[in-house]
Amino acid sequence: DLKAITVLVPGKLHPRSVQRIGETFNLVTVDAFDPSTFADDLTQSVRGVAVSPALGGAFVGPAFIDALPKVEIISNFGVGYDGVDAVYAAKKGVMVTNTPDVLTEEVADTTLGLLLNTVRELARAENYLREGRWAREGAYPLTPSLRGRKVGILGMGRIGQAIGKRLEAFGLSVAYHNRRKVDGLTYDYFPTLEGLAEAVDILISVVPGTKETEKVVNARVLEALGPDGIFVNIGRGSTVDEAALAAALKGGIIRAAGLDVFANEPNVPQALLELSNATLLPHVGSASTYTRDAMADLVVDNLIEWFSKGRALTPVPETNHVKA
Ligand code: 8YV
Repeated sequence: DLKAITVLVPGKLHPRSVQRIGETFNLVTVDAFDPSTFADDLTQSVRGVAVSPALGGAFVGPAFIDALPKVEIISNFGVGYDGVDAVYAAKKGVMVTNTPDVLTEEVADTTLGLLLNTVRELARAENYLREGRWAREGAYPLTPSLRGRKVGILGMGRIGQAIGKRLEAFGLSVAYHNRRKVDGLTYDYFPTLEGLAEAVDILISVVPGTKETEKVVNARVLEALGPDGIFVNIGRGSTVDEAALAAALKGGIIRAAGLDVFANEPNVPQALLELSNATLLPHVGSASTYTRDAMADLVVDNLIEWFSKGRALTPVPETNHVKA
């Protein structure tokens, strides 16, 4: 009987997830992430957690997991699960799931939109029209182009590959850097990020935020990208040295950047806000009604699958196991 199972939702979560969890399980919502504020009978009864750390702010780490001795599964809203300590959860035998696949095409679509907008300055051109400058001052200044460009993708997972397909359709040459070469891909593989940046003039980062990827896009990489270089980030802000990026944009080390993600969201560094060659979006990569509904459903479907069949639909690699 799923109704007897307590599922905790700490902080904000997509309303569709909350509603379906409430219909299916014994839903308990709490505002705070601080486990020391949970009542004893709650901590003893929670068997599942559904969470969107990006919305709630806090980290589902050891203290959180240890405070819930009966927890079996943490269902994360989002393909990136840097807000959950999946390694610690695995050590404790706790399943962690994320929401891959259902957002792949949307995020790839958004990436191409952000890239085009960064290169062809569409938002700035529209502002120029709205400010009456077209009529007063004449044509909008000429912009850089995608034509003849080589694009490097950092992170050739599901989303990276969906971006690659779109770039091919745009007639652009694609290369990539990834932890390892991906079987079945014909794109040039570069074993180092600097080598990739040297070889291309557009770099798109799609890597998750981990210890290994922290600030990998640094001053040296941006220098290698060069003065016509375009940098686009749709992955995680933590992968970029934001101070080095702002300096590179300001100093003409690279030409422009399009950023959907930042190291300390929702705070965007003032140095980036001041730059007209930075296109800045408020983390909207997957943020359509259609795709967020699919993500919200997958969060709940993972819980239902776990508690009714003893397996998860989309476990993260760290915790790929079945119910004891
Ligand atoms: C999420 C994302 O919607 O999936 C991810 O990793 O970054 C977004 O698609 C976000 O984490 C939740 O607000």
